[in-house]
Amino acid sequence: MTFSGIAQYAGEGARRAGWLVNQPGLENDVVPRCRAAGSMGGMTRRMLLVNGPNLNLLGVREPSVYGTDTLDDVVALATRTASEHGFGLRSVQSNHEGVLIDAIHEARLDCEAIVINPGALTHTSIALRDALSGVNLLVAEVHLSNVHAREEFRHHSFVSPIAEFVIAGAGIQGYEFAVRRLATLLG
Ligand code: CA2
Repeated sequence: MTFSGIAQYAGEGARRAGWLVNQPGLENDVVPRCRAAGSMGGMTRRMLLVNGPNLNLLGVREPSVYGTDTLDDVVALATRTASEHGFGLRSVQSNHEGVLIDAIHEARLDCEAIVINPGALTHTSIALRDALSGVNLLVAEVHLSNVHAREEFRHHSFVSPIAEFVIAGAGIQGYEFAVRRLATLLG
């Protein structure tokens, strides 16, 4: 876990709440809007990876449902895939809805797309959906498990209608697919 360098654009509250953040190339004081900036004037193009409540337990609990890969494995896979396509990737995981919403708001300053596994907030949070639609970035919704083959309460997603696409049931490879597809769409 590293907090270095986020103070310049992330609130003190977010830092205290414990973002899991990695952010290559964020040493500039002024961060332009990504999509408006096109090529970013040679700066790193970037995606935000968001993982919601309890996903920090990945690989530690319930391996029969969610597999044995850890959140670190997810972040490494997504980072590697993004890099293959010329993108940097910043990652945040939190068990707190407000922290996720703040991170999504901040992404509009320096990211072109968001890959999100909202965890159980998928099925409950209009606030998270509003944050995602409010920043006007490409959104990919990812679920490790096939939510449609599980309990009925997991069948509805508040996020899916505003997502560019949804990947469910592909395990951690779903994150890789999502990053690749977003990179293709962004060109
Ligand atoms: O399949 C997914 O990726 C989910 O988003 C995971 C959420 C669940 O509420 C969604 O319906 C589907 C749960 C994340 C909790 O992750 C854990 C991982 C290991 C042990 C316990 C929880």
